[in-house]
Amino acid sequence: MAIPSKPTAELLATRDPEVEEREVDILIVGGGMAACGSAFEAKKWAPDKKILLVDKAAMERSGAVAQGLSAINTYIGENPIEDYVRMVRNDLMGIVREDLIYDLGRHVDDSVHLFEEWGLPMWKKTAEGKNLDGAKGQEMGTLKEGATPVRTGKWQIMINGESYKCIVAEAAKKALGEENILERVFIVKLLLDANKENTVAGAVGFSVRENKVYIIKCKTMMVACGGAVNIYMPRAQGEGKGRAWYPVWNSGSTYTMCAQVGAELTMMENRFTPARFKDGYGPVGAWFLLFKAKTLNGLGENFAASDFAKSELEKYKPYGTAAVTPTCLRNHLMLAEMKAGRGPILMDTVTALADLSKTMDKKEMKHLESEAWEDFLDMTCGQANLWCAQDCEPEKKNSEVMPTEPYLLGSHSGCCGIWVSGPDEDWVPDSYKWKDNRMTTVNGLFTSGDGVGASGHKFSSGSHAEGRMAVKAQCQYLRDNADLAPALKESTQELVDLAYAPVRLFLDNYEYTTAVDINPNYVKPDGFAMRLMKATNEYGAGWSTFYMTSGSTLRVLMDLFKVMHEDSEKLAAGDLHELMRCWEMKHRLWTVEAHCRHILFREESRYPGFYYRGDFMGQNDAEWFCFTNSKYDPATGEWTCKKEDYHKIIPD
Ligand code: SFD
Ligand code: AMP
Repeated sequence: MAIPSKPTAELLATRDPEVEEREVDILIVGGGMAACGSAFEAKKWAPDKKILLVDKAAMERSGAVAQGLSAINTYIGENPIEDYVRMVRNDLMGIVREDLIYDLGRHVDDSVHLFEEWGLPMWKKTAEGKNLDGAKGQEMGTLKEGATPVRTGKWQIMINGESYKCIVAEAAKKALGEENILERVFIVKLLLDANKENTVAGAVGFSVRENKVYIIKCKTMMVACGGAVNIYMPRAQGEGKGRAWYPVWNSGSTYTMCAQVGAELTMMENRFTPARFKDGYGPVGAWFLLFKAKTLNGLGENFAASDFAKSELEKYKPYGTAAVTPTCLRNHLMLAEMKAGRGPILMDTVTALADLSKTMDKKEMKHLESEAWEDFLDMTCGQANLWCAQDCEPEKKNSEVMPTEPYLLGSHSGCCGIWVSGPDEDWVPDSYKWKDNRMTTVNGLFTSGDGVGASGHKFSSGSHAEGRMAVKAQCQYLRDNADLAPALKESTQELVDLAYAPVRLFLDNYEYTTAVDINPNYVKPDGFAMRLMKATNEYGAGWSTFYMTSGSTLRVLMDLFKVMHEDSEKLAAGDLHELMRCWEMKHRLWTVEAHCRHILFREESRYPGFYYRGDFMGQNDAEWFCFTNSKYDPATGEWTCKKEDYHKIIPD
């Protein structure tokens, strides 16, 4: 028998877990911003219904807001909602679901007002135009009462947000009741109804704290498991391994699980390749918008204002020439400098802080410096650590900025996700509304936040608001379908066998070798992750090729995916966290495959700076000004891709 070289604190997985079966009306999968919104809202519309929320982690610190945030990026306030739609449309190069964006825009501020009511400190402007944060900001009254937020851009407001997620999760837990929440339970698969075609009926998952499988039947389900991280080789390697900008909990479960039961996906080719402070992944928004910093190339030039940049942006008009350059094109300009040998790209923190301090006294100057640190301490504390480790004082030394590995998400500056029905209103085109608001093409299956495709720039506040909107529609769905009696196709034993297959494989084979991770009969998730990320990085437009790919290159990747699917059946888990890693890898594989299938289908380069099709450079509006939707057929195992018409609702 293989003797472990050191004692492990992990809970070893046993062959036959305990089984707990539940039956509820509404199942909420995920515990992030969107799911917390759903949990908060659900009981208002369905006080007599059984509702259960299942999060793979601890809600207080799970998902993208786990470390906190420094800004709320979507607050409409004094702006017309139509302008919000225009901003999102321009940033995402024209092809978005304007019904969903408008609908979100008219609800999002209510969530922001709630956050403040629950105790989240928001910065305020004084009548003299000074910024007050923390307790001083709170003394100015609330946004709902008419206090003025500190706007950085047109849509973003500053917060003291280290405890943002704790505050939002607390409200969600109070509203739903702790007894209706399962934490540290990973959902692996959604289950279709045995009697009703194309209708969701439940889910199966397991605990990472005890050897237990959960089988949950439900009448309607919300899947809000965030986006996908670690599907591409991260730039952070070696001792930096494990760092990522978007949260590591987001392993593609939303897209994979919904796709596997036949939900139509949309714009899965879209990705977010964010420009971030190099190696620490610190976000750049506050530096650009609040501190008014510029990025410089290696020659010290403000390259974004150069004639070259202007002519490059002209190629992508009207988006490139708009007042705010789209996020992908900002990357495109940066990449052009790097490729021409004019790197590295530096955030000019020195000049920005010096300029701001011109009108400040010593005390105000000190406060400004601490704000620069707090921006990261409240949101990406690893970046602040890195500054310390590198002896970097931002008022004295500029920091490098670089596009990261690609992430998939539908709530930040990207728009991949699931094709959902929009609000049932006269101004919404018929092809956008077929059922209840935010319902996927599978009956009873809803999504929100990163899950909803073609409608980016919701951010934390918008995801919360969307979770609330979607669950309200789910309550209506319950009322309209009072006769629902979910029945599963699979037996309890089949579901347990499925969830615990990696454990069984491990237990059957681990004695064959002395090194527990090396075995001809199985693969560990760590090794599998390396293989997947190497392949996507090299062939699927990762950073190793400056985000470039082509049809021929992608076809190589498709072949590799086939083998990886076969090998994913050989993933093995010795403990409960490894079991989660196995399932995360399966979900990542499906998600990134869907992404690459879409890149292959869309024969143009719509998002330069995020990725390029070398064989189809530039945009081809004549053929590709449309949504690209895909569907996996659970009955046949076939994928199909198709074009879907775009409708302009809000005029320019
Ligand atoms: O600086 C399973 N975001 C920002 N939003 C803002 O409003 N302001 C900012 O300042 C933002 N910035 C930012 C942001 C995110 C991150 C990581 C950083 C900086 C460093 C974006 C928002 O946070 C984001 O848009 C929303 O949080 C998205 O909400 P949602 O609900 O779609 O995803 P989630 O919060 O990550 O939650 C996912 C949940 O699912 C769970 N989960 N549970 C059970 N079974 C499974 N199989 C599961 N898989 C996942 C997770 O545990 C989690 O609870 S800045 O860059 O601009
Ligand atoms: P980030 O920190 O990059 O995630 O950005 C936070 C917010 O600021 C998002 O709403 C971005 O769209 C916006 N933003 C970031 N950089 C810029 C920029 N250079 N110009 C305009 N908006 C920006």
